[in-house]
Amino acid sequence: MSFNPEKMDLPPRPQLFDFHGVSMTHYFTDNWENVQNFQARPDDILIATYPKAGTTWVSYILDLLYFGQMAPEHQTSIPIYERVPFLELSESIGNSGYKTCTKNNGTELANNLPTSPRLIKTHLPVQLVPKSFWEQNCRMVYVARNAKDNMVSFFHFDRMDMSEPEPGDWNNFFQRFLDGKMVFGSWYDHVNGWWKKKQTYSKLHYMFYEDLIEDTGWEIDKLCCFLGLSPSAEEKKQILACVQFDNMKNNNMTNYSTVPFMDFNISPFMRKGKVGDWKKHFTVAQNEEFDEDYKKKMKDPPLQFRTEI
Ligand code: PPS
Repeated sequence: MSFNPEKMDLPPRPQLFDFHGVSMTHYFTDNWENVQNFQARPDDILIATYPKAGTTWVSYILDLLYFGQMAPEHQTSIPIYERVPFLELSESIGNSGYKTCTKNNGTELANNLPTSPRLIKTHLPVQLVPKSFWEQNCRMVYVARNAKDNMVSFFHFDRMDMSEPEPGDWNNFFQRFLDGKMVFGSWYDHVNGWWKKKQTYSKLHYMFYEDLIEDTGWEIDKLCCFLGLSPSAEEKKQILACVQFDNMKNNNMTNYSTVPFMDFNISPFMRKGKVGDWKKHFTVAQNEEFDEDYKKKMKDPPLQFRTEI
């Protein structure tokens, strides 16, 4: 599907506002009552991330682990964002796949998922996760990415996704990121909040984008251990091939090319998939300012990120 703004009745870019102490846009709060009252099931698996940390990658890995052997149509006709619904999203983002509900917001899609377990995506900071996920003792997979690359990826995403707030120029975006004025709030609060939760909630698997890049197979092994899965060597080999960056970029079910409000002429969803791309964006002065500010905000020694590998 190609992007053609003249043929589309695009609403203006949304504004950020404060929502329970977190910056949000209406796309993630309009359906809030249903989000908060969402009834999780004990075998639901919640995939939680700060935006642009590797959500789609891990979603696809989990989808293949659980449903890779299902009828081929599952893999060839249902985009990943419908197989793994985005819980708090209040509107439909595509127009193919499961046609089981009329509105296609995140909670309806999740409620109508025919799969078991249900894989559900969220970008919510830990304190806003609906309480039934905790009550049902659901398993959760959190993916974190180093702040510098996360910021760069978020910048390019906000340029191409017309449902995101206007990104402004890079310098302006850089400052906003440091100030936590991003959709889903501050990166610092997000990664720290989920890390803290991991200390008391044993069903949370915390992983890093950089580790996935370095050794995808090993990270899949750890995920399988957490989930109690034991794929055959052949299955694992197939999964590893499918989730390579280039294969996901060329796969219309994982590259978001079916989403009408993303302008791939500005930037593709599957953009670079690298650790260290920030070096092409940060000026020397910005890097110094970032590092100084980072030291003040990140005081938890065990939570260490790698900005290069
Ligand atoms: S979203 O919109 O929040 O769901 O985006 P998310 O999927 O979290 O993050 C998108 C970034 O992840 C990169 N990506 C990958 N990198 C390496 N290998 C694989 N297979 C892969 N799949 C997705 C994607 O390219 C985005 O990062 P950038 O740095 O922009 O390329």
